[in-house]
Amino acid sequence: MVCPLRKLTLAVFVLTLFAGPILAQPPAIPGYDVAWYDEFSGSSIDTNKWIVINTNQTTNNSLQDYLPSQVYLSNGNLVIKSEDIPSRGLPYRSGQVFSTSAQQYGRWDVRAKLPGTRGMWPAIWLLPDVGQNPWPSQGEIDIMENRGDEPTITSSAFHWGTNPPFVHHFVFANQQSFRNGLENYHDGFHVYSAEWDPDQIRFYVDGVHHYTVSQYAVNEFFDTQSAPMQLIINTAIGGDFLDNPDGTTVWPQYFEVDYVYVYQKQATETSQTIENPGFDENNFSLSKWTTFGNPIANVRASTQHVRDGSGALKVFGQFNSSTNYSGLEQALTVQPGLEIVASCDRFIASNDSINGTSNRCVLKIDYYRKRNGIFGTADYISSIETTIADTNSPNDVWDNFEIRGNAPAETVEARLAVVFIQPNNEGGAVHVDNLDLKRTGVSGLRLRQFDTNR
Ligand SMILES: [Ca+2]
Ligand SMILES: [Ca+2]
Repeated sequence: MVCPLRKLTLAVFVLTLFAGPILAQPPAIPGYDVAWYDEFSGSSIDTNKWIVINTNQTTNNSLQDYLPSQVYLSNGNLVIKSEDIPSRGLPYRSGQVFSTSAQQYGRWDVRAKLPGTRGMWPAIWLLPDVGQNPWPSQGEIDIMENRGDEPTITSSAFHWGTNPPFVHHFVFANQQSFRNGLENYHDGFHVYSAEWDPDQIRFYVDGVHHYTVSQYAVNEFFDTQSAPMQLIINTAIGGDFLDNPDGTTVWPQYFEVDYVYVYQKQATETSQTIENPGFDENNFSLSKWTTFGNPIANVRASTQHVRDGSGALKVFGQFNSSTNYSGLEQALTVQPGLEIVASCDRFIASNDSINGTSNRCVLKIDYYRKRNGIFGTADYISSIETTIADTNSPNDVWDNFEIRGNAPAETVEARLAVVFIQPNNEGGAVHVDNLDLKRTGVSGLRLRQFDTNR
């Protein structure tokens, strides 16, 4: 890396003038403490935090030589530059960094703008010491991967198995998002996150939770075999994951990383309140919500029909020729016996009304005996729900809906959900605003006692 002295002096001068206001730091996240972070605002890579890789040994049949000269800081970003200049027996040059520290469990947030065009394979991932315990015997967490010719799709994955004997399993999920058209992850900065608990890994893009890998999916692997992992950021070029570069590939390409925030979980979990209830954060977004059944961005933040603020939820079916369930959810920590109230406003537009007779949308409260539990497993207790839209619902008016009930025995979490159920590929969309989930703070038992005292 080259950093001329005159530029360095200028950078220090500018920082002295503006150091206080412009230096950001990780936001507080309920239940977590900051473990370490890097804003990449210096003039050279902080080698206390990062190892810049220098190797022409490749994996997955990729085609790049990882050279330290391809990795540098610029304008507050870590930059990985990929070029079609042969080096040490390989046709391309690119870069890779490892965090010096390894951590088991916690949260990782990486804000980045991805490289584009065919052959680019940017990745943000976590890997244990595979020198001590050969891959994949202690797992691998892929926070974000992307193919350069698929700008609107990112994926998250978990790999596990044994070695020796070599046995490799993996699970993964693609995600897309829709705001003003399908989000293009090559065009701007987005935040890619993972939360890793002892029995579960949750993946996020721009604060929207899109995928969970639980103990159930990985044969209880988390309990027995995973280990502290280092954070890795790199752009591989070509290989088994995607097509190799060709004449359409544009060179050079840049993977820019604005920040890395790493958090550790606090020993005691704090109770939360519903966040972004009206979908108005960041102008309009699903930030803080967990989406499900969303393969064609059919669960989206929208400005089409808004009750209050700047945004609302729009949800419709997946059109996959079988009964499908799409929607979103968010959880509150509760205790058994507490009264829980869920409510929302709902709108159906006449130009996209509930066609046919089978589509239905419900407002639900799901009760769990385990935090972040998986629906339909032993984690799940029961639900209450009310229909907020079907073929009989009026068009072009906002209606309000509410359900209430007492949390059953063993409940530790109540989850508010909106679910669009599409059995027969029939059209129509539902708009929802002002979702809310409240603990009234008074159990049924206490209410009766209060009445007696009066
Ligand atoms: Ca930065
Ligand atoms: Ca709103």
